Amino acid sequence: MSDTTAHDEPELVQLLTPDGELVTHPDYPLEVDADQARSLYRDLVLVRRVDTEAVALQRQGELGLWASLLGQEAAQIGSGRALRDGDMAFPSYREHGVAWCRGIAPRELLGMFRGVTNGGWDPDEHGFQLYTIVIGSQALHATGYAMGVQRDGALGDDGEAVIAYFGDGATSQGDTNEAFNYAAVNNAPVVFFCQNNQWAISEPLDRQSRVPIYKRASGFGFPGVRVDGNDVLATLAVTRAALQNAREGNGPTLIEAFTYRMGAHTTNDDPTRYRASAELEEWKRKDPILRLRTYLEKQGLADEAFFAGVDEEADRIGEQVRAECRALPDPGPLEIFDEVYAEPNVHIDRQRADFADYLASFEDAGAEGGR
Ligand SMILES: Cc1ncc(C[n+]2csc(CCOP(=O)(O)OP(=O)(O)O)c2C)c(N)n1
Ligand SMILES: [Mg+2]
Repeated sequence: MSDTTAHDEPELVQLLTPDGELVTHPDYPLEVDADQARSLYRDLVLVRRVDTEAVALQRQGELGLWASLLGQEAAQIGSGRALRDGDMAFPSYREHGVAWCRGIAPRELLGMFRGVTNGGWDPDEHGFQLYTIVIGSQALHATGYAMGVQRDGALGDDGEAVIAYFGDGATSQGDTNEAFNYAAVNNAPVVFFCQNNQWAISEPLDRQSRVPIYKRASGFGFPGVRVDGNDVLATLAVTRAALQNAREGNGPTLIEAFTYRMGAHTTNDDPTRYRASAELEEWKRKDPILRLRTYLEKQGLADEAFFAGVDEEADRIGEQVRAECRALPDPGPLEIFDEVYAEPNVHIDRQRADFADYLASFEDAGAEGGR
């Protein structure tokens, strides 16, 4: 390891140890009853299954690409469950667990990765914006949206808060740093949720920061906190507190969820080319699902029938995801032109007409290619 401290685990807020032991933290008290703990477990298992199916669907040629969330389930379910209905989330491209919490059906996520839709859901209906591939840009969008919330006078105990999701690599982007500064000086009601999964494609964390990511917030003048991102309870408690702080008008917080990308960057990537398998083995022992299961078992909060029931539900959802993916309708070849501008546009109209002529030329030639 280099002399950087970015890899250390100081001041990591944890409420559930990797051995499934509940611990307390003075700043983040959390009451979780048996029903809530079981339903968090269910969510973790189901989103992992959706993710596993999506990887398989890509391998079978049904999806063009997939960005797996494997290992990051707790960071996403914990933070996603902390959101209230009126809150707005700005995701990157890996937030399938947060999407799940926002009521987005898995098939809606698959459409973009299958290349049959440019979006897939109504952001206002779900309080969940469209996926963003341009690294870090959504931190700015979230900050602007949060300033709108502020100007609408929608703050207060029952007010609205905004959350922006991005990765460790995104913290090196100008957009993200501009968002931090803008949010700080405007005291915007936004939570910056960085899933530090240790890798930005093949670039390790020590290429992004010489200090722990959460500490960067102090330079911008707002609090930063590092949470165990594989601990769903701690992530829930820390995110809930930061969102509440934001909605009450106390400005932004940077949360660094310390976690690990257990899979490849995307299905186009082969991580065995750049990282040691021992690292993965180490993180498997900190698996977010395993530790919650251990806790439920040790405390006698769930029995074998419960775990078997969740697995059966996962099987059903897996089957449904596969069937729904294959049934997604292909768009017509001219539909792409309809999605560029909200209003009619003369240049787009001309391009659409040219392309329609081009397609028709195959028919004229008696060929089938234009269909
Ligand atoms: C502005 C921009 N630059 C580069 C890329 C290519 N790119 C896609 S993902 C990625 C790494 C992002 O890493 P991180 O922020 O840690 O998120 P993770 O994929 O680990 O969730 C890069 C550089 C991009 N999409 N956008
Ligand atoms: Mg990363």
